[in-house]
Amino acid sequence: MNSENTATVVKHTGSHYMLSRLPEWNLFPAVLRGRIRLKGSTATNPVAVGDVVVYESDNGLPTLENPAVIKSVQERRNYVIRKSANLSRQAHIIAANIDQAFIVVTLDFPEVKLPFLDRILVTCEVYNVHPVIVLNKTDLFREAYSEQLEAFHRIYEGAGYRVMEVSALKGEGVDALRESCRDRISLFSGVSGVGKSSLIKAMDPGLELKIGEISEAHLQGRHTTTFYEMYPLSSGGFIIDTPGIRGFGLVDIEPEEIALYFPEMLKASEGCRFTPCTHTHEPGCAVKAAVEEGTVSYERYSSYLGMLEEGRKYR
Ligand SMILES: Nc1nc2c(ncn2[C@@H]2O[C@H](COP(=O)(O)OP(=O)(O)OP(=O)(O)O)[C@@H](O)[C@H]2O)c(=O)[nH]1
Ligand SMILES: [Mg+2]
Ligand SMILES: [Zn+2]
Repeated sequence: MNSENTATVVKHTGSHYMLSRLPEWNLFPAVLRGRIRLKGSTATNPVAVGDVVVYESDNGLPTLENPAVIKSVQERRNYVIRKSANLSRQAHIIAANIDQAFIVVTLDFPEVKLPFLDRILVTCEVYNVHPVIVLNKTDLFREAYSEQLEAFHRIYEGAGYRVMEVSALKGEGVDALRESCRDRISLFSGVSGVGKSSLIKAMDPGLELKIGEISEAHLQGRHTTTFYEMYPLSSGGFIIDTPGIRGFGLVDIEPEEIALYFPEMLKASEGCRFTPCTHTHEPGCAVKAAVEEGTVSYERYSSYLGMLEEGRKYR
């Protein structure tokens, strides 16, 4: 006899999915049969970690030999999506139905590129995901880069984002991170080698995660984490670890909309003489005035101009 139920996707390996009926943590395998298409989606992966799916199974817990069959995906509350390159048509859903996204960066190696961080932040704003910026490896840059550190806080706290300083190695800031993750579903995203898996392990040493052995490996672009996978924290909450991302292309955002997703620019733009205003050449632009005054950072404004130009070029 078959029965239908819902469960959350907690892992996607190339060939199958692992599901669990959250908040229960009891994993079982599932496969996709036939075609599942989501309305209006151009994503290469119709099912992502965090998705709630309807599945069918024989009675008893499904096994690899007799996996559950995913029938449909329930409507997503939110998700994070990216294109691997601007020219690429294919978009990939990183995770769905998350309470917050921790974007892990560092001032040491691999050094954060602000336009890259800003693309992720814009995507979070567009797709309704709450982002938190995590500056990892403070043990390596606290003293050495005090000026850059101060500038980083000024730019991102000035834009309204929370910036948490942590060190997976020394355990600094890890309690605060664990507290923020309690009873929530949190995505950890960022480039390879910033320490996403290390931070998750630091929050819960009982978890089995692969961590990059030597930092030199990352100079060759080695990716230690290769699957999208959710883990239960013993302190409460679920974390989604992801492989490092190289490029982060915007998906489904019109050039003229981009400024709406820079919260500090959106606020400043109330004073622009013209609506719509691209905040580039228009007279009486309050955003440009705010950049001159320093209430909108020059760095964020340049990221905006870069995205605007790319958006026009690749459309
Ligand atoms: N000094 C220092 N090194 C760290 C810290 N956190 C992580 N590392 C090192 O950074 C390297 C990469 O760590 P991972 O946790 O594997 O990085 P990741 O972001 O999960 O990388 P991918 O899985 O490839 O995306 C390892 O050699 C870690 O030991 C930290 O706080 N301080
Ligand atoms: Mg990893
Ligand atoms: Zn303007």
